[in-house]
Amino acid sequence: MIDNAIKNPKQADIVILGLPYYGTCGVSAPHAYKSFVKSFNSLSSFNFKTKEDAFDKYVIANPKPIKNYQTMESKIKSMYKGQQFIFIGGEHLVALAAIKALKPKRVLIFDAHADFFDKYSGKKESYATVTRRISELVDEVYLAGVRDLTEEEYSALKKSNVELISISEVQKIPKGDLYISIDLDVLDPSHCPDVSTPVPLGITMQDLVNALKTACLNNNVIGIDICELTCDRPGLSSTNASGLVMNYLWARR
Ligand SMILES: [Mn+2]
Repeated sequence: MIDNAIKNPKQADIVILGLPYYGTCGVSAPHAYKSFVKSFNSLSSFNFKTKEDAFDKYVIANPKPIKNYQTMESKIKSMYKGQQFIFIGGEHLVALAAIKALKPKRVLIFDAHADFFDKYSGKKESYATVTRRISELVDEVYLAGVRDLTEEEYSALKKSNVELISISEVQKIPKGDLYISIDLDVLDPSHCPDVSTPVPLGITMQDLVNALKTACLNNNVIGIDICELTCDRPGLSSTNASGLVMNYLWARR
């Protein structure tokens, strides 16, 4: 139960932190983070296959969610004492604030969209420009699961440090430190309907969990975000988002 965990994020090994900001994607104040916490608390942290408990070795805090995008980066920085973060969005733009704060050199993004516009609705920082802004900050970006992109985005991608890969190619990523960003719309809408821009013919939860496990096995994962959960109440989407986090905790030991 993350509700039972210690409340001081500076004392934790892993911090699950809500970043429920939806400023550029037009979704109005959903209770997605609360739904996530509720669904997460209903899952057992004990993995009977490995006989390990996700919460035994690592203390998980549940600090106050950060809703304000402008202060997100500085608040994450002030909290950071070498612990690992699992951020729960919020629209995908919150990944940019997290990456600005943690400064990873390599990023793996799971997303149905390229999010590679230079500007969207007049904004440089938006859920639809986030991968482009991330690519300007880091050395390498691996983008997996994309099935919706424009010609403009495709030409810009080809000139960038972003490599478009399939889910099965996650195993080919060169080993090293890695930050992982998951836009839940990479999943098929039948697995996660509550996202702001669903795209048909996505991957399954099993595909995503397998890819996540592979990434954890081959790399030193320094942080992860799970974005675009937009549900108002607990259900399929928050359950699968929680399942991803639990499987990630089991995979990273
Ligand atoms: Mn996205």
